[in-house]
Amino acid sequence: MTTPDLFEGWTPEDVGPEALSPGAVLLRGFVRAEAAAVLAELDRVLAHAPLRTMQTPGGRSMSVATSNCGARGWVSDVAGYRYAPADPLGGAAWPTMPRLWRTLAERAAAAAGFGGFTPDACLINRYAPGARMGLHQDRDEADFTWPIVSFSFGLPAIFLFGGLRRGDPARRISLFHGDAVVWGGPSRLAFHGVAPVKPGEHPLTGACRINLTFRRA
Ligand code: MD3
Ligand code: FE
Repeated sequence: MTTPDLFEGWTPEDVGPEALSPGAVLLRGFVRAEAAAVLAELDRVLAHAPLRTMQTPGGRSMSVATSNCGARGWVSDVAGYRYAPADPLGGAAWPTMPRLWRTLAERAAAAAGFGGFTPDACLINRYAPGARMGLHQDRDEADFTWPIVSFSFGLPAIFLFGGLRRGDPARRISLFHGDAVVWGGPSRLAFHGVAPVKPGEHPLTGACRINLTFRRA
């Protein structure tokens, strides 16, 4: 039996764009209405490029299960982190990015002041209960003037939002089903992570959290 949790299943109010810090904009519920359609496309993408746990360059297994779609996909193995044009599992090109996903990501970026953002990579992360992501920077992209757009679905998570140095204190920000966040400007190279996801059930995803991050590789 898991402990009943009032947090689970709670839906926050949409209050319009909220600046978390310069360049970081939380769009609460921005993709909630389209969530079922977005997740239907996810099944199609994952049928071509299944979720897998990647290895860090240090040889450890990530707790998050990962895949990609778009012209390029982010991969990690003993050789390091990079964007690759093909899935190392099987060698085929990554599945194309669903038009709906790209359109929603472009709209979210524009709503946060980043008009003209056209993602060419979408990293898919699935968190089972207990999965987490340690503090890191996203710095494998060519041009940090483009933001990263993230969509959260399913179980809620506590997002850790630090500063530009690893040791800077991290704020804890709750992210819920249907939330979008745009990370650009001075926040683009901020350290960030995700606290271990708590057990629970969501009507659309079951016992997991899905995060999509849209990038210009
Ligand atoms: C802040 N994913 O895939 S999304 C990642 O929830 C990643 O799966 C987390 O960090 C997740 O790299 C967090 C939010 C996010 C993504 C990119 C950022 C926050 C960011 C880049 C800069 C600053
Ligand atoms: Fe990241």
